[in-house]
Amino acid sequence: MPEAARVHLRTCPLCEAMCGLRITVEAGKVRDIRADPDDVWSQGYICPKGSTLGHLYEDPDRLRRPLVKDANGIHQEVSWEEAFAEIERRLRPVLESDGAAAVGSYIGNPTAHNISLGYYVGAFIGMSQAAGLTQLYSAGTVDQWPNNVVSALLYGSMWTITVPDVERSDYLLMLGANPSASQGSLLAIRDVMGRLAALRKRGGKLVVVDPRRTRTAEAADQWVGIHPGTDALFLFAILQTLAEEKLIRTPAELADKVVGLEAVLRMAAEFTPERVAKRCGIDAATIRGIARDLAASKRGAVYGRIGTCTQEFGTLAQWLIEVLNIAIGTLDRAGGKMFPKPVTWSLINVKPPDQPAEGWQFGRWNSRVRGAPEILGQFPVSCMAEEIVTPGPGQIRALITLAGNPVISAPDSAALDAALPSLDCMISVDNALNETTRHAHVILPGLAALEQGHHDDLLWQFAVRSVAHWSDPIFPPEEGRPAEWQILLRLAGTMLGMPASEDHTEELDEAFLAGVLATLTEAPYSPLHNRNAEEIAAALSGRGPERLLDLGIRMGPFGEDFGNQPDGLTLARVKEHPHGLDLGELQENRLDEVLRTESGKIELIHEHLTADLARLRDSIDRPHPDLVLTSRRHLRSNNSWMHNVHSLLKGPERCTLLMHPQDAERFGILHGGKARVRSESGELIVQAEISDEMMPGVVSLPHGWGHDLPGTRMAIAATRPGVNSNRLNPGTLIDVASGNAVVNGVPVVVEAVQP
Ligand SMILES: Nc1nc2c(c(=O)[nH]1)N[C@H]1C(S)=C(S)[C@@H](COP(=O)(O)OP(=O)(O)OC[C@H]3O[C@@H](n4cnc5c(=O)[nH]c(N)nc54)[C@H](O)[C@@H]3O)O[C@H]1N2
Ligand SMILES: Nc1nc2c(c(=O)[nH]1)N[C@H]1C(S)=C(S)[C@@H](COP(=O)(O)OP(=O)(O)OC[C@H]3O[C@@H](n4cnc5c(=O)[nH]c(N)nc54)[C@H](O)[C@@H]3O)O[C@H]1N2
Ligand code: SF4
Ligand SMILES: [Mo]
Repeated sequence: MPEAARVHLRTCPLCEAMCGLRITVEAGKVRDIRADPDDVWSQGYICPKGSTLGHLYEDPDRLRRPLVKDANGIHQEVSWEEAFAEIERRLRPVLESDGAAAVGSYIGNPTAHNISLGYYVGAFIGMSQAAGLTQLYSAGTVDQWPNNVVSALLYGSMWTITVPDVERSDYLLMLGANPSASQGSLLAIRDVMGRLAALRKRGGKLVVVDPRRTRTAEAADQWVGIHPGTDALFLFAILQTLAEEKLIRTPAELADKVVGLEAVLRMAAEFTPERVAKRCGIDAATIRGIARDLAASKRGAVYGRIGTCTQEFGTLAQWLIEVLNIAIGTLDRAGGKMFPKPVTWSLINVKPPDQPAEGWQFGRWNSRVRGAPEILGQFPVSCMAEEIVTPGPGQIRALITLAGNPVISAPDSAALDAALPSLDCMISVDNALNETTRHAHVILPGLAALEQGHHDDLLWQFAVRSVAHWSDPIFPPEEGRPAEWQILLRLAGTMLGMPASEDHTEELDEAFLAGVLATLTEAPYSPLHNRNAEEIAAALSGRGPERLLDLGIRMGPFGEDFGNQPDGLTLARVKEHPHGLDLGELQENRLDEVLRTESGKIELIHEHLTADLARLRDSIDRPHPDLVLTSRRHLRSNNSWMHNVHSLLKGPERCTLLMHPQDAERFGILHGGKARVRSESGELIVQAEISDEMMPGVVSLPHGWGHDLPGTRMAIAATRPGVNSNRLNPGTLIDVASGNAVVNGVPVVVEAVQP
């Protein structure tokens, strides 16, 4: 007799919106997935991706057993022990001859959505660095590295990210973000478009600055088209206007906590709206108008996201966004830019012990081939290909990718695709045989989302409310399958010299916890400073990621604090709330609590930032390239890895080159016709979509496509492969101050392709 249908409540792990889902399971299968109307956070919101977790679980292409590449280059399913034996056979010789310095690692985006991966990538990297690994890469350098740099310098911690308090704001200036597609980024909020509509309904104003009139821009009071890469100039001009028109409104209590505001205002003096208007493509009156509106707002916020990061002046733009929130006096105030108060004290906040107390240092070591400085411990992801193919001491001969698909997501992707086959050893911890993992000698799959417990650790750090929500696993994993945290510990053990064929997971987990607790009881910024590590360890329940989550919750702002707050939270208490536990809106006046700079103040001036001003100044009179490429997202995609879900893939072609009618006419390109797009690094042919939603002179391609490479196993994605836009993005283009990739504002030429 088939088992009765059962409803499970779970948080969707796919994006920062963290929607609460009701998942009905019958006879071992997902029958349907709907929004949970009683979820304390999302209150019944869901997007089309959320209802596909069953498809992801049931997808026959999802890897359930390890794959090893055979002598003919074909991936064959093997047992876990065979897979680890192959790792020993391939990785050990590299470690023995060249050490961990010859091993590179790349960390991908799903790490942020899965605590088994997230916490234990920390363990793997920490232990590997102890063994000598320096070649660390991540999707972060095609994403938010500028935010991390600015947060480290201004607030003393790279993950102290301020979020716009959208639910209470009366004016939101949004740059380079399209939440109608992304659902919010470095901004966790429920039903973001609903909340933006509510902001306007209560009399607030939404202004969107974007070269494309996105759906978010259409839902705004004002759309401001901007030439890609010029946001720092635009933001400086707003600041200059505020200063010139005596509209700076930093209250004394905040001003007392800020060092360098006057100096930034002096720097802004030369960047008048009139001076930058042409370069930005925005007339001076519009810039002045926005400055005045911003100053007139009571609870205004300035928010920028990936479009302001993955561009030539990403770090300066992020810096100026923070400065502007200070200038209008709404940093750390309701409705302004606020410091989230997540339920967990996230382990990602553990400051690396090698960072000096007096501030962050960059360039402590340099990449071997192009001499790129490490920034926050990483090199630009575009260095990876050259570090693999260029011979000499320190050459990457082994690569470990963790939940990443850099052959699609990193710039100059053709170069990386060509470099990977030359590795002596490539190991991927991944659930798919895709464009990147097809090069791996060994692929180790993690569990599906529905097979493991879930609580967001990183993402609640970007949330506009404080919430806790545990999700139990729904389906049991196959007998004997390791979870990702166990896989990562085993790999870490191998890096430390233990044979991959031996399982030291339990002892390594104890060592990892002991190391974390040693840091947390010693570091002055830690809530556990001077506490007894052994007592704390003894109080924790569970093992692996659940134990670390229990630690994060107990030491967090609502936690039981190991006996000091008996009514406070533990993981067990969080589990008593299947619809989540709402802990309230964000609090004001938290600077003393959150700042971790040596001075205890917000430090606005740093040589690392101001050194880039000359480059910015020089850009003002630079002529615009004839045509530049930008990036975009779609609600039904999730970076590169959800195109194997049929219900998401269907519908009109989405991987299109968006271009303005004037440009289409100029180049003789027809709507629905094919265009050849060429850049310094590559060329591709793609379907054109003509629309005046683009600014003239700017074209847009989504990333995450190009599923037509041989040796992959994603049958549905291959039916509509699309093209990989990152073939067009040269790896040499980076935001200097962060090493972040530039994928917006890339010069291209197009021509019509005759059918
Ligand atoms: N041109 C351009 N390029 C971009 C961007 C852009 O806007 N424009 N955006 C950039 C950004 S913001 C990001 S974050 C990156 C993303 O870059 P990546 O993180 O490299 O790419 P994803 O497409 O997210 O790939 C995720 C990988 O993880 C695997 N995976 C999914 N779930 C799991 C899991 O639970 N466990 C494991 N082990 N593996 C899993 C998938 O199979 C896939 O291989 O792309 C960047 N690239
Ligand atoms: N459905 C869906 N949701 C996602 C993802 C996904 O792939 N699909 N990816 C997730 C990830 S990893 C991330 S990081 C977030 C990103 O979330 P968002 O930052 O909201 O990203 P996008 O939707 O790509 O919006 C970026 C916008 O920047 C604009 N832009 C390009 N260049 C410039 C410029 O120079 N200046 C300005 N002002 N704007 C510019 C683009 O036209 C685009 O509209 O989304 C997350 N959510
Ligand atoms: S918006 Fe969609 S993908 Fe994001 S958490 Fe909600 S249901 Fe999941
Ligand atoms: Mo991202």
